[in-house]
Amino acid sequence: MKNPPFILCVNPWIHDFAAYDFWARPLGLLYLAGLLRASGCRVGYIDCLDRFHPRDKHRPCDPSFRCGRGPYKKIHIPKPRGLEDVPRRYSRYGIDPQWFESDLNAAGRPDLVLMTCVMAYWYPGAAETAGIIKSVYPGVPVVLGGIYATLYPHHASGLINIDEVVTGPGEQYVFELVEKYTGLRPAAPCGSCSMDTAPYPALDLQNIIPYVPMLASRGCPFSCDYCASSILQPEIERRDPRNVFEEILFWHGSFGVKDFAFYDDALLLDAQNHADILFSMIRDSGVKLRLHTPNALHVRNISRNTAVLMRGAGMKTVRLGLETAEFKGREIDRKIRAQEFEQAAAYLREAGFSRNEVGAYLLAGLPGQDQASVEFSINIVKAAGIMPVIAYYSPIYGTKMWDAAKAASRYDLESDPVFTNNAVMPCQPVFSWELASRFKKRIRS
Ligand code: B12
Repeated sequence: MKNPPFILCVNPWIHDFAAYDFWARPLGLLYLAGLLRASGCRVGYIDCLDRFHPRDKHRPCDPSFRCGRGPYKKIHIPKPRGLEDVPRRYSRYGIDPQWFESDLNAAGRPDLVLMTCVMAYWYPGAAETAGIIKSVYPGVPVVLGGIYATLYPHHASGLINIDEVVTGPGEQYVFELVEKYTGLRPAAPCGSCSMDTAPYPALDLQNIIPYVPMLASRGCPFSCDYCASSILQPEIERRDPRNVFEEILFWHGSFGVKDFAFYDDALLLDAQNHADILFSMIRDSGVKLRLHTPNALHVRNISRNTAVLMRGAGMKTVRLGLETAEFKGREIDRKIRAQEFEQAAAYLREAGFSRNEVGAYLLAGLPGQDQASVEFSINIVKAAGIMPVIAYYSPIYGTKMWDAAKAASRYDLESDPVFTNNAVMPCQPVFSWELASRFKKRIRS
């Protein structure tokens, strides 16, 4: 393309009570950046959450320390209206605003800015980011997409400084967007790209690649009451395991990346024909990698063979989606039964995984849930030789549990997504440090 349009992709700040880089990258936005770059656009990227910013004197010198994870820089800011009762500090996580402004100036005036926002209750950070973009580049259109925009399009449309809100996967619409705002239509690199033909996400636009977020599939066949996966990605799509393996080799070979975090909602679905093949290819290649599944695996899909292959491929962090161990009581999660959990735990132990490597997420703070039920789940998980990991419930508009969450919450959840932040335990009668520390004690005891 002659004079290709300049598209600037921005990952905004997080405003929250707590945030930590647990292998968190804006993968969707970086996929779109890769696609636009391959279609001839000039693409820039600014990550307001960059932990390796060149101006940060405290940036980690070894990106693979803690397998790539680490704390964000932060500064305390006032709490959002309505959350003043929460006895926790609220912060802006990410780079200094002056660094952001000078990065924007250094990038040059873009024709279009694409911004994402992953968690719905992080929108105040996205709003602040958009404000700075508009102050540096008045008149440049800022388009917001991603998970918050998809789940709460009406709310997002009300944000000043956002010119357009896009819902759902952006691959199809992104070319139209560029044409709409720049007058130039980029040529898609692969017609309607599938996961196997799409260009890799443009992770190399980052200052450093401490780890790579991977997707071997999209979507999930289960429709758990608390989860938005089927709203965000109604269709299930799977990549050829050879293609996933090639991408892993690409990042490892070209950038020396050792840590790979899978973002799949259902990585082990039909494992024999997918994940097992990928794991055996990695194992047989002899490449030394550390694999992580922070988004949890379905317990039912862990066979003896899969556990052995996971170990052989270099799986380091295994997280299981147990959610609740009250298998007969609350039927919120259709994935699992007690026996299957114990069986999977046994396979993982036999394969050589230690207690510290395998954790099971237990949801706490569900509407109507009492603390005894969480403690019961903690005991079951510990008895199986696995580490319980408490995950506080974040209510999501459009999910089956939304009405129950609204009824149980001390906040008006409909009025503002900040109230859905799991850090405030929105469906508990009060925020309680005591409750959190009780669970921690029970886990440690
Ligand atoms: C990977 C993941 C994580 C990762 C980190 C993700 C990150 N980048 O920060 C980890 C494991 C750390 C994580 C943690 C949590 N997560 Co999570 N996570 C996901 C997951 C599985 C995938 C997100 C993803 O990257 N998808 C893949 C990419 C390719 O898709 P995408 O981002 O949607 O991008 C596409 C479109 O949105 C669009 N798009 C994106 N940006 C833009 C921009 C423009 C301009 C356009 C046009 C389009 C566009 O195009 C993209 C390509 O198709 C989602 C579920 C899901 N299926 O989406 C849950 C999800 C986002 N998580 C969720 C939750 C609740 C959590 C936790 C709170 C869980 C807990 N209780 O502890 C924690 C909170 C973490 C924290 N406070 O830091 C909720 C969100 C709830 C909410 N209220 O917003 C989700 C939706 C799961 C659910 N329960 O339904 N999570």
